[in-house]
Amino acid sequence: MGAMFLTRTDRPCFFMCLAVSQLLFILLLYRRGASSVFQGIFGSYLGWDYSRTQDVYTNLSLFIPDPEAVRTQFCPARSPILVGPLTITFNKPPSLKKIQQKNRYVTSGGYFSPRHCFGRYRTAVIIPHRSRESHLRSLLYYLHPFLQRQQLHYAIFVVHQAGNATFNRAKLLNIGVREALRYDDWDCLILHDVDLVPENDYNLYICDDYYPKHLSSAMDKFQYSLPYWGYFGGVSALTPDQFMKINGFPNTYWGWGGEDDDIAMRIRLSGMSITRSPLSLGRYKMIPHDRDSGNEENSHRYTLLRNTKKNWKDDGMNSLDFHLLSREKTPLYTNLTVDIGEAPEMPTEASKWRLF
Ligand code: UD2
Ligand code: MN
Repeated sequence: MGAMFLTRTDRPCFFMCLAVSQLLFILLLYRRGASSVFQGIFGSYLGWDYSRTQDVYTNLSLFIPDPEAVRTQFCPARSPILVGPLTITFNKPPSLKKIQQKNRYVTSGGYFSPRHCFGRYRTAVIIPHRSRESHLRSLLYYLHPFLQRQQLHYAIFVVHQAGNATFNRAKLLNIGVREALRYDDWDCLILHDVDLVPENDYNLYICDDYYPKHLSSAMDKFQYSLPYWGYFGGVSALTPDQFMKINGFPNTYWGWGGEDDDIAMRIRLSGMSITRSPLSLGRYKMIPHDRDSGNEENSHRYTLLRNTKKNWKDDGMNSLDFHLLSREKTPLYTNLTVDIGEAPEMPTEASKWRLF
């Protein structure tokens, strides 16, 4: 390294070039402001100003073309009307009727396709749900225009767990995937908590070609950083192939916690790794809430996680069983109501010790 440096500095033009380029750089900083120069160099992700936000419905009408127009081309790879940081408030969840009025081109079942060009990407958003109607309304209010801005061909599926048995987020997501794939040939499956709202529309709801992607890398509840390395909770994006490669999600995590770590482990065990939206972009606000009744902390999660390596190929999409009670196209989403059974009796840590 040292020798190379010397030979380079020997050249008479070296210092001259260095000085000129430094001068140019300083001039550029002076003329355009430091942050915009850094944005130009490092991509548009650095320097988002989240104190200056815009309404997610701003200029959506630019998408409304002449009713006679015929689509002939694919939408551009990067939508021209992304705005960046979005204004999000949870004071008063809007009514379904108001959301419908603001999203005139969403069709039955929560479908949308750009009207003046062919959507380049087909995205299914899948939401596990029970007794969170007001959260669902807030999410739909923000998500529909967010996805339209990105010019996606998309649909929203809500998988509703019937009954009062313990909640099972990962199993509901498996069901959502199986059912969603009956409706369309999706490029990307977005697995989405009902209470998380994306703060920046440049965080595209499309999949990475190679690896499962964690979209909610920076949530307000974790002070906009990852709570720990390998964290995979919240919102993620997998292609159907990636999803099948990990045998989907586990069906055996009843109650709160652990299933997200199991999924992260499946990804590694099947030879992939996790990609993430950069922290400055993967920002989400979580609607504040208490723990739901029927979703108590899963005390078996550490035991289950110790066995993921042994079990993941047998517990997942290939062992999924459930009863679909109804399949219903509402104006803003497709609702799947399912009976997923209930948690099997598992020996508690204490009763296991009693055996000995
Ligand atoms: C965290 C993760 C979540 C999941 C969970 C552990 C975040 C933001 N999310 O969520 O992805 O790993 O921990 O299981 O850190 N739900 C209902 N009704 C219920 C219970 C749950 O609809 O009665 C759904 C809903 O979509 C909710 C999700 O399940 O967003 C996760 O449950 P949570 O929000 O109670 O748990 P939280 O925020 O700790
Ligand atoms: Mn939550």
